[in-house]
Parts: sequence; C-alpha cells; structure tokens
Amino acid sequence: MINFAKHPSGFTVLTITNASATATISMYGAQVLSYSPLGRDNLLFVSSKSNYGEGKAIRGGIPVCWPWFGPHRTDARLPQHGFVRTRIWDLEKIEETPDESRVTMLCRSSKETRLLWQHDFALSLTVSVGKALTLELTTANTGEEAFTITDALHTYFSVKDIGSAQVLGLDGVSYADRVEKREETQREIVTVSGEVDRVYRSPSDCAVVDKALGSKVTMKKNGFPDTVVWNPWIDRAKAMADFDDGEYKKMICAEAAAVGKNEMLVIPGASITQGMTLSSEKI
Ligand code: TA6
Repeated sequence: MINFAKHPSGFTVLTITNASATATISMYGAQVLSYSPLGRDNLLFVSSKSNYGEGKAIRGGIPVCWPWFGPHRTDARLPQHGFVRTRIWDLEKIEETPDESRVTMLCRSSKETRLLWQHDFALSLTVSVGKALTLELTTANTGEEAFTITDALHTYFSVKDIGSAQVLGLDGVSYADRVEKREETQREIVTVSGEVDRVYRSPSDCAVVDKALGSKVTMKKNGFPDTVVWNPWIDRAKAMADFDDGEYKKMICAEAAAVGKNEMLVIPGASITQGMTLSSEKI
C-alpha cells in the first residue's frame, strides 16, 4: 500500500507499507527517508534539524548526489553534490506485490537545470521496498553531446552510538583521506573516533555493523567503484545548522559512489545503470 501526503513545504511524501517493510520517500530529491524491514528498526538516519525544501538538501536518508559528487570541479558557485537532490522529481511508475513495492521517479533536464549544467538528460531512480531495499539509478543522455558524471547514493545509516559502529569489507583497500589530505590504505575494520571523510576505491560490497544494536546492514553495489565513509564528528557537527551538535553519535554515512577519476562517460543516446541493495540482519 502506498499513501501520498503533502509535506508542509509543499512536496509529496510517499509512505510505503507491505508485508516485508515500511518506507518513506520524499519526491523532493527522490530521497528515501526511512526504511524499516518488518520487525526491525529504521535503518536510516535523518537529522532532527533538517531542512525540507527551500533549495536545501534533506539531511539524511539517501540523498542522490548527481551529476557531480562533492564540490563542482571548476565552479564553486554551483551546489555541492549536484542539483537533483534539491529538485522535485516526477512519479513515473508504481508496481506492487504483497511483499514488495517498486516506485520509479524521474528527473529530466529543463531550462532551470541547463543553467547549472548544459546537458540534456533523463535520470530515473527505482526504489524497491521489500525484505531488502534496492535503489537503481539510471542516467540517460538525451542530448546531442557526450557528458561525464560522478555520483553517489549518500546513505545515512542510523547507529545507536558511533563508538560501537564499524564498516566491514574495506580492510586492505586504498583510500583518499579528505580530512588528512593524503592517500592511505585501510589496515583493519573501519571504526570512528574522530572526523572521517574517506573515498575508498573499492567496488566490493561492505557492511555497516552496529554492535550496540546487534545489527549488520550489508550494502551490495553495482556500477559504484567507490565507497565513501563519512562522519562529521564534533566540530563539523556544530558547524552544520541542519544537524544537531550531538547527532554525529547517531549516524554514519557509507555511500555507494563513483567519484574523482571514476567519472563515467555517457554518450548521446546511451544510458548507464547503477545499483545498491541494503539488507539487514541481527548479529
Ligand atoms: O560524503 C562526504 C561529504 O562529501 C562530506 O565531505 C560532507 O560534505 C558530506 O558529504 C555532506 O555534504 P552536504 O553537501 O550534504 O552537506
């Protein structure tokens, strides 16, 4: 079953309920805001101080960073993480079975988007809510010129306490440490005891473990050669108006990404599809 509600900021929020899970999706940004498998807690974190609309990204859930990840490479005036997470997407299709609901949303180029990025595109996101949560992002070049993109599904995982959180599957992987501004290799399981902002060069699956909660969420990826791990810690948390000072203890981002030299070329008439599946288990 899918209910439609109007958010006070004027966009639609879908509430999905089926035999396997419940979820909410904002049409502003096509952003999954919550996902709770049957009998389990919500896997995702959204800040209690998030904005909703007004050209600002919702602080949590699964923001879609596209057609660039991070700051724009050459023009600092352009929005960080691209511009589709602050646009209202169109609802394209709904498919439901008793155990799974699939919602497809679409963001197409327009005169407004061309002011930010001069290419013609159709970007679709299909969210499948069931025993697992699957996001499938398809970039289509509907124009006459080739373009390159970087992107990410910037997933905010909810944790009981950051001190008991771990990210598995990245040991031995090289990464760009964007805090220390140097290249490193991960020697052991990833834990967080300070600001972490790392681009791991790994197409492999990973897992976010919350030892305090006794849960493990596995992230399976395809078409995302990088995994970004981020926690703002104390100082950056204080500096974010849409994030409570203490909320760094309650979240960790592990992001299916294609960033930096892993940019993707899309020629006219072509499309690329990338996917991420989250599945949770008790440990
Ligand atoms: O994914 C990590 C990161 O690039 C951090 O550097 C931090 O900027 C975070 O994304 C959040 O970015 P946002 O634009 O949503 O505040």
